[in-house]
Amino acid sequence: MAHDKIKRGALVVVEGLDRAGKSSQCELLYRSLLDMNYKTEYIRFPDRSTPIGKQIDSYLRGQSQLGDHSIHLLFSANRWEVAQSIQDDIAKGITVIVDRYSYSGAVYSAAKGNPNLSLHWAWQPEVGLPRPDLCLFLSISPEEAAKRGGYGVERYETDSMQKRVRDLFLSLLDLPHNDEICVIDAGRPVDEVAQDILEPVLECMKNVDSIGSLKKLA
Ligand code: NYM
Ligand code: MG
Repeated sequence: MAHDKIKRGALVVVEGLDRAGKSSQCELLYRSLLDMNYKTEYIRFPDRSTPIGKQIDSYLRGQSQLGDHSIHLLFSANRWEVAQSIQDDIAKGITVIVDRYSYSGAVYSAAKGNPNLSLHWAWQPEVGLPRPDLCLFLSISPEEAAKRGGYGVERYETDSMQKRVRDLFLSLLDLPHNDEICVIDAGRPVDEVAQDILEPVLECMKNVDSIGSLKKLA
């Protein structure tokens, strides 16, 4: 049975723009894996429940002001505070689904246009975090996104920001060390997208032993 072969869990990240359907798809994926009796966890970043997460939440709602570098490092710290527990879960054979990760961290900050905050700078605090075995990028065109209704009221939820975020996401996909990124056309019906996500995830979970132990972002 496929289950018996899985020694460790897989680290699966779902990325994309606001309104790409990440949270709905993570939820569906989580339920599908549980239904198939796989040990599974679902987490999201930012994790707004921790003290650092509360500062991030307040910033995103426009209730507090922070410099671009400070908020960037808080987003990264918010991942570092659960890095060990992710590693522990993976070692126990639990597959961990993550809604947004370091890729969002780097591109949203770099998209702000601060000349002292490049994509390269933004990536550095992510180095050493658990490296995803698979990153699913939910790709949606600006036209399709627009059909899904207005943005929310949080910082970054504007057309100009999302356009820059999209361009930066696409430039990340081109990096040679990012071969674990899989682009999914998210502008289709929910069920079709879910099916397209489930296949590579199951494949990844099956092959995770041959990949060896969990790697670190470089
Ligand atoms: N965001 C998210 C960042 O700017 N940096 C990060 O590291 C992460 C994880 O937070 N617009 C931004 C992207 C979103 C916002 O996320 C809130 P969500 O998934 O919409 O709650
Ligand atoms: Mg959002």
